[in-house]
Amino acid sequence: MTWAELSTVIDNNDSFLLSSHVSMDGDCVGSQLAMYWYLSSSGKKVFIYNHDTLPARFSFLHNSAVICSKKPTETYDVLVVLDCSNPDRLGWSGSDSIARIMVNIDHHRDNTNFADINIVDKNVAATAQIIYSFFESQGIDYPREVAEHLYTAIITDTGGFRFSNTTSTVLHICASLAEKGVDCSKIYQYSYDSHTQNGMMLWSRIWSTLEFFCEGRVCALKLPLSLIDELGASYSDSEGIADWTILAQGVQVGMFIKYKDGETHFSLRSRSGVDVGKIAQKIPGGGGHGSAAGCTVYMPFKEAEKYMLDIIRKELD
Ligand SMILES: [Mn+2]
Repeated sequence: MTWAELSTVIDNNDSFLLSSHVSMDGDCVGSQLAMYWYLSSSGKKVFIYNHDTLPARFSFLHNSAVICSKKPTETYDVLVVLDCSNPDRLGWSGSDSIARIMVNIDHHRDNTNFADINIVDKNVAATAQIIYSFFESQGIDYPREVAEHLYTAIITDTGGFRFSNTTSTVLHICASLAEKGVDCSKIYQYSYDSHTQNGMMLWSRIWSTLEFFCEGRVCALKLPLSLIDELGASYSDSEGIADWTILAQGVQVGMFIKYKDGETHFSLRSRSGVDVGKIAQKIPGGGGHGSAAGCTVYMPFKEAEKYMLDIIRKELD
């Protein structure tokens, strides 16, 4: 890792804009807040801008109110893009002109090394793990609140320590964060067990769409996006649902399909080593990890579902 390069950029500049991928997850939020803490406590001017608003379940995190979804009009010395594989995933345009220097800190394996300084480690579970290593390398002593940012990011990107990226290193890091006073149970509850009643009504409707394909090797759950407003739920209530598609025995690929007219989004999940990142990459703009990926097909739902099933079947056979 090129920590010296990152330190130099931080030392030599004053204003920093932090941003992350659309549909912010716990890693986006935690990584940005930890970086925000470090930069602002080093006397820097820092602003966090994301295309989407903060998911409500992360509002318990210290300083979460600094995450803004209103695009800044000024320019910055440095744009730090966190947990984002390419500039398109930011969901906003002008990332190449909003700052003089761009820094890319990420762990997605389809990261395109798009910035001036690229700190990309495709072998770690979360972007926050890279920030943790940076803090360690610089001997930075951070408070419990920041340990909670990092812990939240790691627990969410490992699916609550369920995914195959839950390595001994990850557990050692989390143990050291717990030693800083992180309330592990509280963070799990906020991250996973705090839902609105309207959101849970939405879940019941999504569960009712459960279907299996390809001799039971593929599982699908579906959501017509209009249902969200109809039930008074919110878009963030549909997060995490893709993981349900690989709960059943015998399933190798799961897909959670969200659609509106002419546009169908697939969140893909896999078990037993099928590479869904490779499947998603067959669609322009698609990508992700081997076990979790996504893509959008510009077709009506039924047509898109058939199209995707054909691709998956070829991959499985
Ligand atoms: Mn991540």
